[in-house]
Amino acid sequence: MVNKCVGCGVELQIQNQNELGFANSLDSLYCKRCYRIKHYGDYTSIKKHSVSSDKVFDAVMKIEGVILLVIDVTDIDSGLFTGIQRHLANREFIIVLTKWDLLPKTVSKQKVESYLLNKLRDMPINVLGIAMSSDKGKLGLTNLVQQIKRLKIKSLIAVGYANMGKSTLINALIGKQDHLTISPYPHTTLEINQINWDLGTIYDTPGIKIENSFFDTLEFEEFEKYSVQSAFKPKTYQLDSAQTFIIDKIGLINVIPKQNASITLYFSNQLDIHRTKYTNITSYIEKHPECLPLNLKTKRIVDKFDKFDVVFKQLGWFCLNGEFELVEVKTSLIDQVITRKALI
Ligand SMILES: Nc1nc2c(ncn2[C@@H]2O[C@H](COP(=O)(O)OP(=O)(O)OP(=O)(O)O)[C@@H](O)[C@H]2O)c(=O)[nH]1
Ligand SMILES: [Mg+2]
Repeated sequence: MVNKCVGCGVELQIQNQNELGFANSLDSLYCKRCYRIKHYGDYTSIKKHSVSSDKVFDAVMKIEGVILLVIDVTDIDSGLFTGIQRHLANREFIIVLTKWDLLPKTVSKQKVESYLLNKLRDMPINVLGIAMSSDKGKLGLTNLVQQIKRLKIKSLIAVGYANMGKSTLINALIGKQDHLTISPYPHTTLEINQINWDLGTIYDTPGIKIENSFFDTLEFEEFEKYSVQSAFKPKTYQLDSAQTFIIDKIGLINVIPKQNASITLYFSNQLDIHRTKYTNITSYIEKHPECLPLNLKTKRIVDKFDKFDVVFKQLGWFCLNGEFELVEVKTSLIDQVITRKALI
């Protein structure tokens, strides 16, 4: 029988310290990598490995059960991965929106859910229910458990993009906070990991890689600064003149208001978003040439709503309120910028 690490699912081995799965003994519960993450917060090993999404899909396709699709509510537009249609068509899904504690308390759950349902409308999947999880599963799970019981689901497979909170959610469901290894970095879980619990079997899976994401353009160490890890502290600016907001190394947004407009920033609190007059942007870039990536592309935003979000996927969004002469984004990954009716 193969011995596996209970934290990340990798096969244990005692031959090579530098390879995945190394443990002092084949009887160990956790591999060295998980041990170091759990006890020392040492994430350096995560940097070296990523997981093949095709391998995850192939494995998930072979497991019978309901797909528990886990989506970080702060990055809802990334949550529905492109492989769903190809690999998981016609499967039954329960969707869990995690990390509600990071959104302002005033956010309407119904509004967020209906936005998600709208996005799901054309997908060939059978959605049995939507649930939420807040504060790492400390809140919101009762409803999910009720749904699992009511539908008599015996096998659940947690699937989703990396870092959306799959392992954290399972730990909360099984009531063992430290069982599966979690970390603030993507690609913590390495292999499919089967867990038996009161209601049946639940599978943790390695997170699917987001292709061409803004994080691919940053250094590994910068991930914590750019990713949303604590509750948003939105900043609002009244706009009485043309302004530019620059996200360091990512891109910028130019906004020229017609009248009575405002912009609110929902990004990582650790991220300094620089504001300058639109007319000063050329000289600002000359002084700080490293603030923008190469290969900038421009997208002009033609808004259909009074209040709308310009979303930089995985990072956050600008919420614009009022009428504008011009709204324009410049970034190297223009496909990673989308607009939507204001979520908040
Ligand atoms: N604030 C907050 N953070 C959460 C919540 N759920 C998960 N997190 C954090 O999100 C990060 C990723 O959690 P994981 O459970 O490791 O995510 P994952 O989807 O299993 O990631 P991979 O294994 O890499 O695919 C960790 O820093 C968690 O603490 C939540 O409800 N609220
Ligand atoms: Mg995980």
